[in-house]
Amino acid sequence: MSLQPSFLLFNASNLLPGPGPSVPLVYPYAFVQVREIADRYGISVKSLDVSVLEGADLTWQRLVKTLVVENEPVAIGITIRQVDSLNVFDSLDGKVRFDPIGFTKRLMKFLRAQTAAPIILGGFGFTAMAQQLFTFLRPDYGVCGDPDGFFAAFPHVLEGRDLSRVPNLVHWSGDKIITNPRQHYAPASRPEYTTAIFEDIQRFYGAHRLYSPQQFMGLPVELSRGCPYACSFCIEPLVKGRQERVRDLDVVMEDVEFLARQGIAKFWLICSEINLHKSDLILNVAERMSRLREKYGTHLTWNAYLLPREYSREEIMTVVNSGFLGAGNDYVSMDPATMKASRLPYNHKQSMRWLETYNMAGAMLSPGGIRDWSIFLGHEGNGPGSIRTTLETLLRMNLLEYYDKVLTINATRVFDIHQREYEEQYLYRVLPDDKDGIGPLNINAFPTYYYNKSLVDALGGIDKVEAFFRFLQCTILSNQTKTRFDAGRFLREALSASEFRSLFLEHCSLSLDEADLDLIFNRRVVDPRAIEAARELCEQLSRSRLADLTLRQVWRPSFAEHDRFQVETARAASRILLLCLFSGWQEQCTRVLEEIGFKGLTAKALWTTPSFVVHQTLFQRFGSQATLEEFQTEQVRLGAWEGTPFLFYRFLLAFNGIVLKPEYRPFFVHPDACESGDPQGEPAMRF
Ligand code: B12
Ligand code: SF4
Repeated sequence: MSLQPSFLLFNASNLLPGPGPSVPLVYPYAFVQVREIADRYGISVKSLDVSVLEGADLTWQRLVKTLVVENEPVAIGITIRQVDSLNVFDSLDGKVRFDPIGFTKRLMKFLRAQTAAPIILGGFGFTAMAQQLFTFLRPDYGVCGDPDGFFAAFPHVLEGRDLSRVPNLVHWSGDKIITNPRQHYAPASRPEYTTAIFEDIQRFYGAHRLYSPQQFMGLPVELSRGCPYACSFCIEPLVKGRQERVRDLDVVMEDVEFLARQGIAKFWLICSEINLHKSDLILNVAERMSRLREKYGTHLTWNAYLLPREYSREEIMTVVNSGFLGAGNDYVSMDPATMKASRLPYNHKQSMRWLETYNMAGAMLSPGGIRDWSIFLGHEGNGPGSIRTTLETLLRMNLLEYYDKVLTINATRVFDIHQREYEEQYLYRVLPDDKDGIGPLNINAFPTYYYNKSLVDALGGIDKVEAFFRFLQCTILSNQTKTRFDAGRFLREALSASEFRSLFLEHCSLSLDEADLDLIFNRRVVDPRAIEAARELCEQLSRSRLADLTLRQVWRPSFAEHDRFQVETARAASRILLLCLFSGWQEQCTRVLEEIGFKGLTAKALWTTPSFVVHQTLFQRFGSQATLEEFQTEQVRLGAWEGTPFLFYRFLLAFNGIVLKPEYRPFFVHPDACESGDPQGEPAMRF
């Protein structure tokens, strides 16, 4: 056993990869950093992440017990990286799915039964919620932020002496919680990684993850700490300090190179943002990473958070060629006023330019790859007007329906460190089933999210905000609604095969080229074999002049599991049939479009007209679903819409996922724009 005082460090707050959108497993960097700081004062640290052992019956208890018995620790630390996933959608079913605080409590109870050593809490998550977590978890001590001062005064803390002089310490004075003044420290001036730590990392990940870039986010190496800005949703400046402290780059690269020698190919350079002040730092790092790649190979890649700022072409090339993968923070809005009010240190032009660059790089690096994006539209700075401006900006940038998946962040996590008051009716809280020791139920340590007041009021409740954002994600922002539109089912339910034949043979022909296929299929998502099979089926249909037997493959495909491909083919063929049908009846379809407010739009162009534009136009012309339905009933009664025109109208609604709820209207058209006219003189459509 080591003669140095032993400090055991645990983590029960790792968010493990789950079924929803999640990141691969992450080794807690606190294990590396705390160990290095403690080592400066002759304290030996051993660590264990119990999160990964949860569920495996009694495994973590056995391992924790063994560590305690073998090391006889003088103190025990627990790092709390985060209090929950920061994603409200993980708790929308009212359950606390990821419960680091509950788990930490169970771990503490178990530890208390094994040893009298004091328990100290620390970490980003703890710092953001120090008072409430201290009250609920009742540790002996807590440390807000950097523990350098704590370890320097370690013997005093153990004896309970001079506690008020220990920077960042949280401690008891009788029943009162005392929080000492904060002090921020610089990053380590020597390398942090050692062979012993690396062995622990190998055990944690296992070779299959550690050396596989897809299953691994990279090993963290600190580059800088602190941020001088104050974006309204972010707590990093409060937790890490307002002054940027950059670590000596030689030392950073010593850590990186040590890891590269162990075969590590991916690194995450830890900082708040790598380009807080111009591009000097990112370019310096890029240059050093390029040199390292010359020595160890171009498979080395790295990442860091960065702000969407200006870069010249040469700068972008330098950074990309150094293996930089690029991790942007979430966009909040594209509305200049909202961006300014949210105190973002970049303007909407910079963010637009950056997004274009990022998309271009993505399309170059992975041409057929799935495109995804996320945007924090639920942020309190947004409202119907700014969301409309954001959507209009994305429309101008041709980015509506560009992405295959878009995640909207719908609400803001509440943190005590912000010291803000919230109106309780706009908060969404979830508490664990076991409420033992929780005290007042307005505790923020469990999932607690603030919903944008103006959106809740405009839409009629938190659940309505959620429904609206789901609609935006699938139908307006991403191409999901259009990609998933089941043309096979649409056709089958709308008319019989023989009705279709009589509409078709009168006016249409089944001829199409590659450009037509691009128009109607999302080739990144649809199986190319299904498109090819659909094309062959359509050729057969054309040759046989829509013979019964061949049409049956579209109208009555086999739904047996082993015949899934038949259904896919029928679906794809139905898109082709619809395209050709509407092209054949072009004049009549264009008239339908004109009648409902689309001037100058052809049936073919409808396939690529963003659903946002279709909604805008319908909102402008009709204002609500009910008025549109009245109009439709009248058209049918008059016999103006029969056969293909009516089918085309129904297709327009289904393909664009039309929802004309009056409360959605201000998100699409300016509230002053009246129906059936346009007092603003602003045409709703842009192509
Ligand atoms: C890089 C990063 C990532 C990378 C990590 C890559 C990697 N290989 O490590 C990726 C993209 C994977 C990631 C994912 C996530 N992240 Co992240 N991430 C960060 C970032 C920028 C750095 C993290 C880090 O390592 N920091 C350095 C560590 C060591 O700092 P620290 O924990 O504060 O520790 C210091 C002190 O607190 C103290 N200390 C720590 N523990 C202890 C314990 C004791 C006893 C003592 C005395 C002291 C002490 O010592 C350290 C040195 O001073 C931070 C923001 C930031 N600037 O820190 C966000 C951050 C930690 N991430 C956050 C979130 C929410 C997540 C995700 C949950 C997102 C999601 N829903 O998927 C996941 C969780 C992943 C997981 N498995 O747990 C939030 C957490 C918010 C909160 N506290 O509630 C942060 C703070 C970002 C933010 N501003 O919101 N993340
Ligand atoms: S610049 Fe980044 S780290 Fe700084 S406050 Fe804004 S979001 Fe937070």
